[in-house]
Parts: sequence; C-alpha cells; structure tokens
Amino acid sequence: MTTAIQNWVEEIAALTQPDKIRWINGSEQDEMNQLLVTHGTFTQLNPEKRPNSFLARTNPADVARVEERTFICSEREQDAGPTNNWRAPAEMRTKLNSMFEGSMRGRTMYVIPFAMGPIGSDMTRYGVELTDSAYVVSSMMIMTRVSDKVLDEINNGADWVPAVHSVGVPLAPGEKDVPWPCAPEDVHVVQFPETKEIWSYGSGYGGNSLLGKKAMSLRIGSTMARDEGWLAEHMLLIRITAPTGKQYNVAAAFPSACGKTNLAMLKPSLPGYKVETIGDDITWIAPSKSGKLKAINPEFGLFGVAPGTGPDTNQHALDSMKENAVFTNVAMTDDGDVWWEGLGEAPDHLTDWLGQDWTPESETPAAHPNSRFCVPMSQAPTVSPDWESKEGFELDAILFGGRRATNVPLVTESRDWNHGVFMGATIASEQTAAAEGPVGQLRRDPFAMLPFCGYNMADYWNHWLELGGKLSNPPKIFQVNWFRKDENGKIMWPGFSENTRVIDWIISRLENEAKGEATPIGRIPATNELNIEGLGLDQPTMDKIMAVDSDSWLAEADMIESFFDGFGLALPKEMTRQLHWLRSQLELQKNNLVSS
Ligand code: OXD
Ligand code: MN
Repeated sequence: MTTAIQNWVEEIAALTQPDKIRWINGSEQDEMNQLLVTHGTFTQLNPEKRPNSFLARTNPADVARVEERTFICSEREQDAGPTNNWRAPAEMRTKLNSMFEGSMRGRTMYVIPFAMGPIGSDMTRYGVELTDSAYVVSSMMIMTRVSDKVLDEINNGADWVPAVHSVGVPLAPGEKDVPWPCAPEDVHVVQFPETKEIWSYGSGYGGNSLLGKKAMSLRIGSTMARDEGWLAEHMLLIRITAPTGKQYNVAAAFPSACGKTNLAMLKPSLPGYKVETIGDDITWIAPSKSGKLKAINPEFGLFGVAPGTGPDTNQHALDSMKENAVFTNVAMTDDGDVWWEGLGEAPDHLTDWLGQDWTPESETPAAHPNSRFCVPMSQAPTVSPDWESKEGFELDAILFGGRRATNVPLVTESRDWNHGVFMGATIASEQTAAAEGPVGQLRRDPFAMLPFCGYNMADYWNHWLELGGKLSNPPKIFQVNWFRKDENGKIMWPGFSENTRVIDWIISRLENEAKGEATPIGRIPATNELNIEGLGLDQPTMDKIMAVDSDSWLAEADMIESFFDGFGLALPKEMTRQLHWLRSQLELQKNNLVSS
C-alpha cells in the first residue's frame, strides 16, 4: 500500500472521525446493495421483472447538480474565469475543514481506488474517493473501474487525484439514520486545480458525489489536459460503420440532457449503417502519432436521464438496463418494476419518485425529470467490442449541438478547425432539468462545458486553438440541432433514429462526395443532398429546418459578442476575428451579395 494514500486516508479520518474505515477492492457490489436495502436507501425491484436491480429515492432537495455551489479554487481568480464560481483556496480550505470536521461520525468511511480509463492505458488517470455513502460505493463500482490494481499502478508511480465526499450528516451514538442523508443547505462541490483535489459535501446525487465523473474527468481533467496537451470533454463517442463498410469515429458535445445517450446508442434508420457505443458522456482526447486525435471513454458505466427514454427514442438504452441496474428517483409500478414519463402508457397506479400514490390524473410527474438509470457500459447492446481499447479511437469528426428552437440549422460544417472552435464556443441551449435552475431558458454553454471546465473558459478555447494548430489531420467539426421548431412550436425534425440521415451527410462530406452549400455560418446540405426519403417532410419544411436568416443571425452575433465581452482580455483574438467574419458574411447575404 502506498504510504502517500495511507497517510492521506488517516489524515482525512482524523478530520472526519468515521467509526470505521473500509478499503474497497471492487468485489463488494452485492454486499453494498444488500446493505443499502437493509438501510432503506434501496428498494429491491421485482427480481422476475428486473433481476438484481434497485430503486433509490433521494431526499427531494437532493436531485440534481448544484452549479451555484460548485467552486473552482485556483490560486488566481482569473484562472477560474468568469463562468466559474471562484473562491480563494485558503478561504475555502478553512471552510471545508470546519464542514468536514466530524462529518463522518457514526458512519463508515469507504476508500475507493478507481481508474478513469482502461487500467494501464497511457490515457488513463487514477483517483481515490473517500466517502461515507454506501450508495456512492455501489454507484462508483458501476461508473468507474474500482480495483486493487489501481493501488498497484499508484504504487508504481502513477499520479492520482484525491477526492473526499461526505453526505454531511454525522450520527450521534445510537441516533437512527434516514434512508437518504444529505445536507442540501450546505452543498459544496469544490475543485482545487493546482493540487488536483476534490472535496464534495452535503449531496448524495450522482453528479455531485460520484467524483470520478464530472469533478475528476471534466473539471480536474480539463486542467490536467491543459497542462499535459490533451482534451477532457463532455462528449459521447461512437464508431459508425457506413454501408461501404468503412468505419468513422465521431465524438459529440451536447449540453446535459440533450440526447447524448440517445445518439451514443443510435438505432440507424438507413440500411447498411451500424453504430457502436464507446461512451455517452465523457471523452478524453489526445493527439495521436499520425497527427490525428485519438479518444477514449474514461467511464465504465452509464448514468443516463430516464424520462424520455422509451421504445421509440432509445430501445437500446432500455435493453441495457434489464438487470444489474440502479435507478434513482424514477416511479415504481405495483408489481415492483420501474416507470417514467416517456416509457409508454402510464399504468393506472404507480408509486411516484417521492414514494406517494400516483395515477394518470395526478398533476405532478411520476418520475423526477432528472431521474436516472445507472448500469455497466458492458450491458449496452450497442457497446463496441473494442470499447476498452487502450490505444483509443482516431476521430474523424466532432459534433457540437444544443437544444435550439430557433436560428441553428439541422447541420452545419465549419470551414476549418478554428471556425469549429468558434462553433463550440458559441453553443447555446435551452436549460434542462440536469441542473438546478429555470428549465427552458437559453444559456450559452460553450463546448457543453459551462459547468465542467476547471479553468478560464477563454484559456480553454485558446488551448483548443493551439492543439488544433499542431494536428496534421484534425477531425472535421460540425454543428447539429435536432430541436428547431416551427411557428407553432412543433419540433420539425423527427430526430432519434432519423439522425442517421445527418450522419450520412456528414460522412459524405468527410468523403468529399456531397458539396454542400456555403452560408455565412458554415456549409449546410445543398437541396437534395440530405436523404429524406420516406420521412414525409416537404421542401418548405426542410427549408425552414436549414434556414440561415441574416437578421436573426445578426442578432445572434450581438448576443455572442456580449457573451464574449465577459471574458475581457483573456478572449483569444481568433474568436473576435471569427465573429467579425460571421458579421461580414451575414451583411453580404443580407444585401444579396455572394457569400463564400
Ligand atoms: C450528466 C450531466 O449527468 O451532464 O451527465 O448533468
Ligand atoms: Mn453529462
């Protein structure tokens, strides 16, 4: 055992004062699940319907990531940038010390050694999470590779990220625990980028407590990536086989709850296509020897949004959760199975996510809008046989998307890498239930990384620009939007499986077969280039789906400018240049002059 880890465990135990310390080696899944059932945190689902699967109901105040309580504590405020909550490290340490003092009293502190990425890959990074929550132990065993081998790697000199988590509810001797202990008033999710440390307090919800995921793989990950010359991204990763037999690796960044898992498990609607899942939420990307980018999924499981996942939207996801699944805040059927909005017709009676009776007449949803399923990646029927490849997958294309009712066409190809970075930097999306805050409001979510970038977002754009400049064969970058609405508020594009048609066009651009049509915002499919056969969409609707309206885009350019202004001098000049170019092209289009 490494002395460094041992010393750290003892130091945190001295601070948090748990009753017991338990080292986890990856073999404890069943034991933890049974413990959680006994404790009342888990309800075992009907084994005949869903073997070895469990439902957790959280405290109703602990259901999502809490962005206003997520902190980046870099030495200099400007290194956190205007999109992060910054606190001075010393001030935060004092606060954390008093919050964590005695916070594990009456509980067991679990020591979880975990790997993000296949153990032994040069792209993999290691971490150790200390937690007083058995729910976190059970979920970390699904979401990450928990193993003694991690300690061996660390013993052999690998770097590791220390992560401390407490639900923040110490127990007095003899005090009875509640099924879902948490301290919602005091939630803190804290990252120290310079020392690569994570501290999370007060929440058991996965996005705040499974520290290998957002905290390590994205917030600390992005700072490691900046320092070491790679990219840690909020992206899905898929391998597509085209009818020609040729394979393409594609990564795509969409904000939370905007369909990454659906695209990651796409059931192609066009004959001859096949999509294999490599990852659905996080992708780590590094330059390859051949001047391309190669990518891995550092995670080991899926932690997907349940509502909206149904036979028409994502049958593959449903197939992945037939057994060995942990559900959180979904509804329960009278025969002990799960249900959520979007799964099909509602049964006459359910127990809702709050544990109350529910009928189709009820006015509240049966499942919380951010309720989740958590299953091993290997259970996805679409999982690539190579998904654990240590070498990674060379990327052919990167997609950026968001949920946009207006302005943004179905698909747009960037002119080049730098323009692609501008596209990523200017993603906006209507807010969803994955984080606290008003659902539906448009917010800029650059690279879908707004809540996940561990340093100044403007420096992050610069890192992307610099990295791209070093690649001899960078992937092509596209923007997609499945969510454009007509004047009656109806989404015009059928989406889901039919997104294969967009992929089909993207591949024909990669092969230089389709020519596309240049617009001020990039290249869109020329009329007849997108295969819409059998969709029943008429040309006027397609025109609306693809339209690039000069006036609305000039207004969008103003919005982008005020967003960029917030970054002050840190904003890369290249971003301003791209914005000028966009405006000038829009003016040309508006005046009916030729655009490039
Ligand atoms: C997630 C999120 O849970 O992005 O993946 O919030
Ligand atoms: Mn996510």
